[in-house]
Amino acid sequence: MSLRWDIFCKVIDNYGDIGVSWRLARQLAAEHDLDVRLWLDDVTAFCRIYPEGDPTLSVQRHCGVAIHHWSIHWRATDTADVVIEAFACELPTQYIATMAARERVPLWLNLEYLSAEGWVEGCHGLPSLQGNNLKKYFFFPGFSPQTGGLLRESGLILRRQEFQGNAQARTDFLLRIGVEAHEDCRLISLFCYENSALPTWLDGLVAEGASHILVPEGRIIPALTSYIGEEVLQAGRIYRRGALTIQVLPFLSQDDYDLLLWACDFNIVRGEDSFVRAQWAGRPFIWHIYPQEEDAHLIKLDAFLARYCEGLSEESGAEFRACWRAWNQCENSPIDWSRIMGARPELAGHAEHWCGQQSALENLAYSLVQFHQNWL
Ligand code: TRH
Repeated sequence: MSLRWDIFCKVIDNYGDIGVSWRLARQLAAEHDLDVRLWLDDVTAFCRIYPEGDPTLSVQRHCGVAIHHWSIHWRATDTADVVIEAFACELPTQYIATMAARERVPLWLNLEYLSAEGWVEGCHGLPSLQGNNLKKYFFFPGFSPQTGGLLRESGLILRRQEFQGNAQARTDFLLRIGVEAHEDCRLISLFCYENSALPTWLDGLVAEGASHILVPEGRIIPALTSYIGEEVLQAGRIYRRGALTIQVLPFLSQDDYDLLLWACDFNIVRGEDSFVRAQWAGRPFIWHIYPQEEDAHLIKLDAFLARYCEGLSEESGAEFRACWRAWNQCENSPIDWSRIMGARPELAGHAEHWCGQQSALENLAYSLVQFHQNWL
């Protein structure tokens, strides 16, 4: 009989919490033969990234995962062998009591946010004593063997490389989502938070040859609308100014969004999950990190840059760092796009190299399963 795993996820805002929890649940069920329940307080957010879902159901099954609406009116249920609270969401008190009452208590894990900071390695896997004789373990994803690694499904990199090596597959995918791409035009995906640097960035791009920017509907649309000077910018609209094409896409399914990252020459991503997927895409990218109070996010940004830029030439590394910092500090000093583009062959090679290095580490789902086995 398969082991039971429960994953609890509260959608704070945006799609990162649900995006990570859903990928993890799916992979645990598909690759580790586990009986996984995913408890979500917001099933509607799940249906945005997985449109086959039904927001009205309290229980539904997809890809081998039982998805339960985590209602504020908690109904008693049996507990699982492994319990994951994603991003420190608090478990229902009755559920914790049931965990404590079990003859063999479950493994209780708090899955933390991703960070490249060094302290993560010292904290990964540490227990913290809770009431009721229970322990909760901190589980950190990360970029080194001393962490839990990154979410990566089996065979992902090979599938991505095959897709990128197959021009027809790329064209077919793009046409399916309504994009006609021209060979001599760079394709850039844009998924980011509000950013006052956007107009200067777009102006810089206009000066740098043909670009086709693909923007799934989201928080950046109002800024794009005022840049373009139109009243409404919605999915399906294509806007052209000189060498610049801006195309708004509907918000894609998570699987299609992954393909979009594979299909583009350059990606702008944000948060946590799209940030990891951009790395698996093996293409140069800019990360718009989730802004935190007192600029705490900039420390996280630098920690990642320090790891990522290792192996880049001094010049390209400096350009790359400057570009990421400018984007994240929303500076209106223009990102020197011509220099980024000049460094693109090196950046592209480096992106693939980084992807190879990271994919040689254990993936997060596997690390969790191993952690449980060692704990038993
Ligand atoms: O939505 P986000 O900004 O999520 C953030 C971060 O996770 C952040 O760390 C967290 O603290 C905050 O939420 C609460 O960015 P992220 O993490 O990239 O998640 C977006 C998800 O949406 C990802 O799984 C990809 C998916 N997606 C689609 O399914 N379709 C789309 O068209 C797009 C653009 C994204």
